[in-house]
Amino acid sequence: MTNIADYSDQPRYTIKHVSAMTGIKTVTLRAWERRYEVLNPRRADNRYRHYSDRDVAVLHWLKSRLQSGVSISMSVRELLQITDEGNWPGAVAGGPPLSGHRAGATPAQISHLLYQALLRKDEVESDNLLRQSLASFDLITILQDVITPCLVQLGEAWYGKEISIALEHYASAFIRGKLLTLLQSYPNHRNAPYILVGGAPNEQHDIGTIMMAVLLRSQGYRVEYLGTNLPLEDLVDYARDEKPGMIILTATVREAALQLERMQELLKRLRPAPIFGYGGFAFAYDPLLRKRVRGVFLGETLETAVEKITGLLPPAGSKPGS
Ligand code: B12
Repeated sequence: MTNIADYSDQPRYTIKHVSAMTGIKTVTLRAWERRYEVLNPRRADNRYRHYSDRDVAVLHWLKSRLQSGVSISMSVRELLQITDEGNWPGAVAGGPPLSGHRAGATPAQISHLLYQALLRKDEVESDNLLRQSLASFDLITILQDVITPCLVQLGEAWYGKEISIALEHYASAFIRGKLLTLLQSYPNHRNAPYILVGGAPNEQHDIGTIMMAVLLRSQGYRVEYLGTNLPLEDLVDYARDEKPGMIILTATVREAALQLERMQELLKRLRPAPIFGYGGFAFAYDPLLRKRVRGVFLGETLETAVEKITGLLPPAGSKPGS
């Protein structure tokens, strides 16, 4: 039988992930930590708690004791008796997966495995790798360090004629589909600050744009993803009725980025005008484009964008992180 001692004690998961993995509310996790000193998650530089696979296995064990009618204080006492003797209880079912050949893999390694699985058109393995990422890393790491490098690698293979256009399209469509499913998996709170996200006119790339939408929904915003190649006049008409607090448009290619020069002017038709934010590969590739487009340049990465957006339009009920 697997023992809790077999699990790694390396900090990996945020409190939100642990809550999703165990079904125990974050408020309960904090209360158990405070009252029973049962777990001692490490604090990262930003003061966020980070839990290990072993912590998650302990929580599954505690939860199974509670389900069999033992009180939390009694369960903790039982656990401490065992650990005081230098042992650990046996792990219960439903805990984190144990040391498969990918356990402990870095985002870069998972990204490469995903690339290989997609080239083999192995959808089960690709799906497993994405699931494993969701259980192991925070969302921003998955988007920036697992999925993006995989797509860039696909692009290079296509550019170098190592793979066909069809295979590259298949792989990017698979990832795009998974991201849209992830987007829909987050609640879209109607009372939260409202953001429209889409791609500039003449733009076909939309994966980075969907990532932006996913991240903002994960932060509690009400986000509508409007697709790409958006006609700006229509968009402004839509915004007149919908009254979003912010509109974010992205561009990967230069010709699309240049279309955004008109946006701030068009928004003058609205009272009050929503904040206009923009970003994407085109602006990172050619920083001079930022001088030509008025509005808020949201930075080169999704991470900087979220920071800027939360400063400009705080998410509903936002409190300092825990
Ligand atoms: C898949 C792909 C396509 C697919 C897109 C499918 C889709 N639904 O998105 C298709 C086949 C349609 C396509 C078409 C074209 N493509 Co293409 N494509 C790619 C590829 C392989 C991957 C793109 C991708 O999704 N990357 C992953 C995403 C997540 O990366 P990203 O968009 O850069 O986003 C990251 C950051 O930029 C940032 N970010 C993204 N959005 C935002 C938004 C904000 C607000 C912020 C702050 C940050 C941010 O965060 C993301 C995460 O790190 C790249 C190769 C590469 N090196 O990227 C080429 C690439 C982007 N394509 C390129 C080109 C040239 C084209 C075409 C012109 C080809 C052609 N001749 O037809 C057309 C474009 C037509 C058009 N007008 O748009 C070039 C672009 C170079 C440039 N800037 O000029 C690239 C770099 C390939 C290359 N090496 O030449 N492409």
